Amino acid sequence: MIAIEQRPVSEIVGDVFEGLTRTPKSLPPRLFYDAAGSALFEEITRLPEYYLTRTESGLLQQYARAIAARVGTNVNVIELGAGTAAKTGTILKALSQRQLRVNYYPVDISVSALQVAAASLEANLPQVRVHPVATNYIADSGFLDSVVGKKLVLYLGSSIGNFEPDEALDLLHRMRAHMDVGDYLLLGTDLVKDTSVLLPAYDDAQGVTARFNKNVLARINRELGGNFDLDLFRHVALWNPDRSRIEMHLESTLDQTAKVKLIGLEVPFKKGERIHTENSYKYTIVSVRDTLRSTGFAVESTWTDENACFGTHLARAV
Ligand code: AVI
Repeated sequence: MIAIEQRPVSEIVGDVFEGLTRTPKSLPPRLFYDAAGSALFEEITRLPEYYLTRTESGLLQQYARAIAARVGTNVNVIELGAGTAAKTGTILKALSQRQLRVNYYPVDISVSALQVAAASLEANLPQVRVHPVATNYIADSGFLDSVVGKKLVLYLGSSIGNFEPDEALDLLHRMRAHMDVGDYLLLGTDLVKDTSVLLPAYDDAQGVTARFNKNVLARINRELGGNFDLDLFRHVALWNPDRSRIEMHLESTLDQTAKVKLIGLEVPFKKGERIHTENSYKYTIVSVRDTLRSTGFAVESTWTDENACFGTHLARAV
């Protein structure tokens, strides 16, 4: 395994300085995912309101054999942002019933998550050979070239939804550039639906998502000597219908000034002023098809649950 260090502090400094000195204030969602934030995200995936993870898992379980039949044999599986690969076993199992050995390349920036993935898959699926790749797949898709033969790239969990539309197109273009005609992409997208379902998924009753959102301030306190008082900020989740996205913000509940000691920054807030922390874009089946078509893929099948909450799309590189 190629080990990559934790995010250097300097990058956090840049994100924090830029984000908190611009108007309106914003912080990139990548700042959520330190150890505490990743644990909170795991908790979110088990919440009753957060339908995404369990719906996608159900779809993968239900359609794994159909997916395996579609992609054919001698396939190498690459999973971007694999984490602990909790949802992937079902696909790998279906593939291993059709080919002698399955090479699986989980790609993630977290070495510890990759170790968990490798240990559990190797114990449960002996036909699967795990080749962990510890890297930032967003910055560099070049590792795809080291996988020889036919590829099935998995990009699950609606991760694509956290990119701005132009960034999502760019990422898909770059992936496609390292794939051959006939390779496959399995993409998981959350779908547009009623706000009575969407909003609670991002503002749950137990307040886990609020803690996840506020962890970005806690992280600035921990790593950069900040003095943000988390109780003086309110978690806000709203649906922006014009942009087809859920937005998360942190709203100051009063006029206040926070300090970030390590970078000598004073950050004034008016009461009601917000820091924009995340967008989570929701697609339609048509918008996914258009997005994939414009980046060199043709959707062969889309599977959704009975409430059309989530989409699993199998697309062929053309
Ligand atoms: C990781 N990503 C797909 C999650 C989402 O639903 O956009 C992140 C998240 N933010 C709040 N809850 C979950």
